[in-house]
Formats: sequence, structure tokens, C-alpha cells
Amino acid sequence: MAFTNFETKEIHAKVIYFGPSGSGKTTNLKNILAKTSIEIQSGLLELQDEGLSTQFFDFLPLSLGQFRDFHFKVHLFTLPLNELYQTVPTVILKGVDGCVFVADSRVEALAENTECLKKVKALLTEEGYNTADIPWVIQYNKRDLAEATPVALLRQQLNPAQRFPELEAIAHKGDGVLETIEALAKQMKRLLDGQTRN
Ligand SMILES: Nc1nc2c(ncn2[C@@H]2O[C@H](COP(=O)(O)OP(=O)(O)OP(=O)(O)O)[C@@H](O)[C@H]2O)c(=O)[nH]1
Ligand SMILES: [Mg+2]
Repeated sequence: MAFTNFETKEIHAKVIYFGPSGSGKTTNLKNILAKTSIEIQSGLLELQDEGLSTQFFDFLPLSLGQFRDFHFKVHLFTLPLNELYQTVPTVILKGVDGCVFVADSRVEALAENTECLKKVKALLTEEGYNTADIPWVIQYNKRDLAEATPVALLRQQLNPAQRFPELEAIAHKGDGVLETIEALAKQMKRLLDGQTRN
């Protein structure tokens, strides 16, 4: 549930980027940072060098415009797969408002994608979430690869009923990274709208 600060007129929402190791989660955050202006960035905590697997997590706070009279701020986290399988930092999984699943379009990663999404959903359920109530975006990353898995096949595995908005991306070029977080922000704002009207 997003945190509202009435004094500073800010709403803070927490977003987690999930996905198998090497799918491009850190690259998404790096390229969001590269594509946003200094006013939009509200700070940066260490991001792992590209190509190196994230040891713990990445964190990027970002301002995403207005929601009613409030500044809408999102806190983007990435959680690497090894963390999911070992000592899950449950603190990161507290108060999640939205999820991005970064799928790896490499042919050899097809099974890992499916397994990872299953694991993520199980973890969130263990933490007390109803995963159907959380806004999600599925990002099909690495669409630049000549031998990329067809989107139709990825969809069949990861988003068969197309319940979640989905986007194609080439994260290391910055293609689709802002569109992904914007698609998620749209859903989160819609949810907030419903909650504040009730
Ligand atoms: N060809 C291609 N490579 C990409 C793309 N996005 C990311 N990569 C590369 O994939 C590799 C892994 O990316 P990371 O962002 O470190 O992956 P990650 O999901 O953070 O991985 P972990 O931290 O291990 O969970 C890096 O070498 C990136 O440059 C893409 O769209 N196309
Ligand atoms: Mg990483």
C-alpha cells in the first residue's frame, strides 16, 4: 500500500523488478536513469555494473508526475534470482505496490522465465499478497536478439490470458524502459484512485 506524506504532498509507491538472472533488471534501472532528466531523478543508490549479477538489490527513486495534488514518487528495486532462492530479504517484499517482470527473450532462458515467475508469485503469496490484486507489467526484454524467442511463445508461458499489460524492450538501448514503468504507474494510479474514492 503506497505511503502518503500529507505534509510534503508526496505519495511513495514501491515497485519491484523481478526476473531471472541476466534478464536485464539492473539494465532497466540504469537506462531509466540515463533517460530521465535531473529533475525527475530524486537520487540514486549504487547500481551494480552492467554485466555483473546483482548481489543484493538495486534501488532507484523516481518522480513520476502528479496524482491529484500529490507528487507521485516510485521507489524501484530489483531483486535478483539468487536472493529469491536463498535468504529472501523479506523487508524488500514488504509494502509492494507494483511488479515488473523482466523476461529474457534468449531462447535458452525460456524455462528460467517460467520457473522464476512461478517462484515470484509463490513468494508474494507467502508474504500475504493476493498477486491478482497487484499491478503487474510483463516486459519482454532483449528483443534485439536475432534468435529471440517469439513474443507469442513468451506470452503463452508468462501471460497466457493477457491479464497484464505487456511491452517489448531492448533495455540496454533504453527502448521500452520508460514505457514499462509508465504502464505500471498508470495501473497504480488507477488503483489509488479507486481506493481514495471508496
Ligand atoms: N542484447 C541485449 N542484452 C541486454 C539487454 N538488456 C540487458 N542486456 C544485457 O544482459 C546482461 C545482464 O543484464 P543485467 O541488467 O545485469 O541483468 P539482471 O537481471 O540485473 O541480472 P541479475 O542481477 O543477475 O539478476 C548485461 O550484459 C546487459 O547488458 C537487451 O535488451 N538486449
Ligand atoms: Mg542485476
